Order: sequence, then structure tokens, then C-alpha cells
Amino acid sequence: MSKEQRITVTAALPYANGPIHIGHLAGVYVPADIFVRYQRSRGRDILFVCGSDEHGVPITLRAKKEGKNPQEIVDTYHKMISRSFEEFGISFDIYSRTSSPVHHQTASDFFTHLNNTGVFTEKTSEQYYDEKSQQFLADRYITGTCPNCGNENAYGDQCEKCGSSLSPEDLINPVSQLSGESPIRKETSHWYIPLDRYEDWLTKWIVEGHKDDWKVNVYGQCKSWIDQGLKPRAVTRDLDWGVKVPLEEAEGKVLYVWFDAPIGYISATKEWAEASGKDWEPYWKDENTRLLHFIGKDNIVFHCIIFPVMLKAHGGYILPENVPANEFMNLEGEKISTSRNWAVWLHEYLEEFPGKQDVLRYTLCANAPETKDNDFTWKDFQARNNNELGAILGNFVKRAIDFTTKNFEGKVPAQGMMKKPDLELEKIISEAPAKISQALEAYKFREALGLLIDVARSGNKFLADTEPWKVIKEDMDRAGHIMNLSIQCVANLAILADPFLPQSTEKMRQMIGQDELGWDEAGSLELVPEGRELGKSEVLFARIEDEDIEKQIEKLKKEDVEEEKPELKDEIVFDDFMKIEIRTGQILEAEKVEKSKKLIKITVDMGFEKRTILSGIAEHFEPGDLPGKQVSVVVNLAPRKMMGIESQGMILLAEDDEGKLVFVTPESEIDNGSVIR
Ligand code: B3M
Ligand code: ZN
Repeated sequence: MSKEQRITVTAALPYANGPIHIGHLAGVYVPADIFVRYQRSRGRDILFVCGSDEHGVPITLRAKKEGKNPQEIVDTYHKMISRSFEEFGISFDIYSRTSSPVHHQTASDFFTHLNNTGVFTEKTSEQYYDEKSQQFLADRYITGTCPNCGNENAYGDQCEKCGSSLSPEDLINPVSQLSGESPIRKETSHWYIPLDRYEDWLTKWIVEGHKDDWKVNVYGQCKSWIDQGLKPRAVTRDLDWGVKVPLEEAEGKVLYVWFDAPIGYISATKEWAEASGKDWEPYWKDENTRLLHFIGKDNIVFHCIIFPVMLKAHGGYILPENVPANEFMNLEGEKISTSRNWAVWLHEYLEEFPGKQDVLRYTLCANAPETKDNDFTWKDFQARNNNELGAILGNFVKRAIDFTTKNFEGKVPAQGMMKKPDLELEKIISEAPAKISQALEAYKFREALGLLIDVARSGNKFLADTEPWKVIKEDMDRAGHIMNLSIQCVANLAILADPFLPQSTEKMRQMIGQDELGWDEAGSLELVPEGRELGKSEVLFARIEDEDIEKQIEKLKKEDVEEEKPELKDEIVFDDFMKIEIRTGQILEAEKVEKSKKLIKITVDMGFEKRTILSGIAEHFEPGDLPGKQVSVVVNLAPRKMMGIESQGMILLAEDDEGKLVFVTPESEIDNGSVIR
């Protein structure tokens, strides 16, 4: 690997519809930043780009919810996100945004090029349309049941439960997120990128070409999509928020957010190059550039299949060398949920733990969800700070500096003869840089961090083995030699820990009066010259007390119970309500529908007739427990066929936030068929 190598690192563009939380940091930004800082320290020409993803349905839905326009939403969150990244120390070379003019131009040109070179197919088809909101329902505007795993809350573009990428037509029982109603179908035309035509190429490139160097989770997901067969995918949408489709006949259409967003990496590069007087093209077009995408697992298909196909179809671009995607970080044993406020928000952390950026970086890296989902707990955070950062690294640095300051007038003493424990320490230090490099180059950040802490551990062991506090009484020179080596160890740690703990290494350098050194200088016991005056020692990682942590745990629990006011549907007039005919009935029989996980077939005595009704409650009730129950039934709902059986009405149930279901039953017994209003 040549020192001159050029690397382009992208980190997923966060949607500008909410703040950053530890899940984002652990999965994407902390590992990317460690990698980039390491490569910079090796003197490599590395560019680190990111920015806000400001298009797409999540933004417009958020705007609607808050009664604002989308631009206001993205302005607010873009500012907030970029500020918190900066304060946290994620060292992007540029943090751009997709509402910028450069981006609109770049994305638009990219589309035009693909269109002019005949890459797209244009197709008119019927798509879901919400009559009430007068809008086509793309992506997250529509939800329904996933055909692959049965998740009832799958989105029109993706099921978050099983990860499959979907189209609205794939959803079972689709519902509009705008009105809550079932959509109708309406004709519209769109441009499609024919992913199917790239199957052979993808097989060669990924399935055969990246079997050994891509992470197992990434490779596995890609392979299974390719094996399942790919379909053409629409790259335009009937929406008014996004990059306008640059064609006259496409009035009222914008580019699909996942078409424009990855192009955002290129736009950001252009913006950076413009501002720093550089040429953007080698970072995207030179075959010697390593292109790396840091993302979370829900973005794999877009970065490994769709974007590469776009780049390939365009021509002239390089493809990602690797896509080191991570799994998810949970919090205190539960999935992070922004709607439930079950999250640790970066901007709040920065306020509540000022100056402790490194502790969070360390904890998130030590628990990085590299191969499986992992868990962040406040107890672990405290333990990592007190027992690892403090007791091992901070303690070693402080002992080395304090003992030298006190006994050698604050100057680095001379080296002497190397004895056995000295040689052991020398070996560990000389081998550490290559070992840590190897782990970092393989995207094994946890392992790399473990190796780093081992170096500090060896420093402590060295002091314990050599006992300078005893030696000094008889042999000042030997004690000086021991302290010299200890200071050299600190200097090495200041280099090796820099990618992981940049705040603390800055302090370490001050303590040993050392300028920043590059990675390739690490491994030596000659970094700090004899006679160098030391700076003041500092506690690098102050203890975190139980009460600091308890506060956080309480805060989480409190926010968890403070329920948000639910979003209510639009007001209706009395006549609308009177259109619904609800009557009491009694369950006569109930049986599970064969081959369905959810459905129970129920026969209800309505007094005036019997009805067959299918209800999706099999995961909540045993059919045997149902006969005899009085229930409320919507009797004038148009019949619907499911699993080949016609359902003639709907039985009402109440559902709480946890998904618990109970029947809506008359308070005391009443004739079947009684009217409810
Ligand atoms: N905006 C982030 C997400 O899925 C999405 C990434 C875009 S990267 C080009 O949460
Ligand atoms: Zn699914």
C-alpha cells in the first residue's frame, strides 16, 4: 500500500428530520471518524464527506406533523446536526446538505446523463393515490403488511423488520400515512433504472469479487437480493419536495430520494474542492482511489446495489472498494426509538457531559455493533470510564508524569541499559502500531481499541514490575531509565490513541511537551528526547459517579412514560360518523385460518343474521377462548377477501401503545344486533 494512496470516505447522510443519537454514532460516525483519523495520521490523502439528507418523505411527513414547510424543518435540523457533529469531534472535511444548489445541479445532471444515454425505461402504471390528500403515495407515505415477514408496519420502500426493499404494490392492506385511508389506484408515469439488467454484473462484482473482503453481514444481504432477482426500480416520484426531474414532460415530479441522496456524496466533494482549491474528480474517478461507504445495515441495498448500478451505468466513476456496514445499537436492552424518545441524543449528551466526548466515543467503539446488534447501557458507560479509561489509560499516564516530575525536576531522565521488563515493554510498543493498523484496515474497530488499551495495560504492568519507587532509593539512574521508557510509552499512546480519543491525546501531548506525530513514528522508544521539560499532569478521565448515571436512567424512564399526545385524525362531521353502522354481536365460533399467522375466522351472531368475519388477532387470542363473547361489529363495511375467505364486517378492538388488544364489549348484556352510536 503506497503512502500516497487516495481514499474517499463517505458517512451516511442523516435525514434532517431529527437530531443525532448514539445509534447513528455507533453504527456510522464513530467508526468512520476513527478510520479517517488513522489514515490521516498515516499521511494519506483522505477525504471525509457527509451532509444532511434533506429530501424524502420522512422530511415532508415531519413538516406536516409540525405544521411547517419542509425547508423550515431541514434548516432547523441541519444546523443542529452539523453543530453537534462538530462539537463531538467528527472530523468531516465537509458537512454539506442536499438542498444546496450544487447538489440540485449535480443530481439533475446525473439523471440527464443516464436518460440521454438510454439507461432508463419509462413506464406508465397504476400507483396508489390518496384521493383525499390528492397525492400519490410513494415510499413512506404508505404502509402495510410486508409480504415477506408479515410485519404490519412495513413502508412502501422498505420493511424495517426483515430489511427487504419493497414497492408500494408489494404491501398487503396498504394504508395512506396522510389520511389513514385505503388508497385508490391511478395512472402515472415514471423513469426506472433496470437493476435486472445488471444482475450478471453484480454477481461478478459482489458475489464473486467481494466474497472474502466484505463483511459477512453485508455480503450475505447483497447475495440474497441478487439471488432473489432484481426488478427495475423507479427513480422518480410524484412529489413536490426534492430535486425536480429535469424534463419538460415531468412536471410535478422529483427524483427519488435514494437516487439523489448518494449523489450528495459527490456534490459534497465538489463543494469541498471548490472551497479548498482542489480538483474533485480524482476522488471519484481515479482508479487508484479507494471509495468506502460507512453506513448502518438498513442502507446496505442502496449503497451496494442501487448506487453502484447508477455509477456503473453512468460510467467514468469508481465503485466502492468496501461498505463496512454495522448492525444496530440498542439502548438499555431495547431498540432505540425516536418516537418513544428512547434514545441518548448527542446534543443532550454534549450538554450533560461536557468535555467527555472521548468517553462516549470509547464506549460506543468498545461495544460497536460490528457483527450483531449490541447494547448501550449507562452502567457499562460508567464502568468503561472508571475501570478502563480511568484505571488503565489515565492512571498510567498520570503515574508516569507525576513520578518523573516529582523526582527528576520535571525533565525526562536519560535512558540506560535495557533489562528484561524493559525489553518486554519495547516489544509490545514496537509491535502495537502494525497490529492496530491491521485491525483498523479490516474495519475491526473493537479489536483495534482492545489492542490499544493493552498497550496502556502493559505500561502499568511495567511500572508494577520495575517498581521505580523502590529502585530510586538505591539507583537513581535505573529509576530514571524506567521513567524515560514510561514517558516513551505515553508518547506512543498519544499517537496510537489519537484516532479513538482525540481530546485526550491532545492533553497527553501537552503533558509530555510533544507536537503531534504521525502514525509511522509510533513503535519507537526514542520519541521524547532526554531533558525535555514535562507539562502539568492532568486527570484524563475523571470518575463518573453512580448519581450521574442514575440521573440518565431516570431521565430515560421518565421520558418513556410521558406519552406524546397521539396524532388525531382530521375532524369529521356528524353525518360522516352516522355513515358507520356499528351493532352488537356475539361470537359463536372461532378457528384459525390455515397458513395465516394472524387471522382468525369468526362467526358472529348479529341477531338478524350470522356473519363470517376475519380478524387479525391470532397472535393475541386463542380461538377457543372467543365463543360467547359479546363484541361490537362494523356491519356496513364492504366485504373483503383474505386468504380466499370473504370477511363481512369488522370486530372492534382497542389497542394500547404496547400492542395489547382487548375487545370492545357492551358494559352489560344486551340483545345481539343492538345499534351502537
Ligand atoms: N438518509 C439515512 C437513513 O436511512 C439516509 C442515508 C442516506 S445516505 C446516501 O437513516
Ligand atoms: Zn418484512
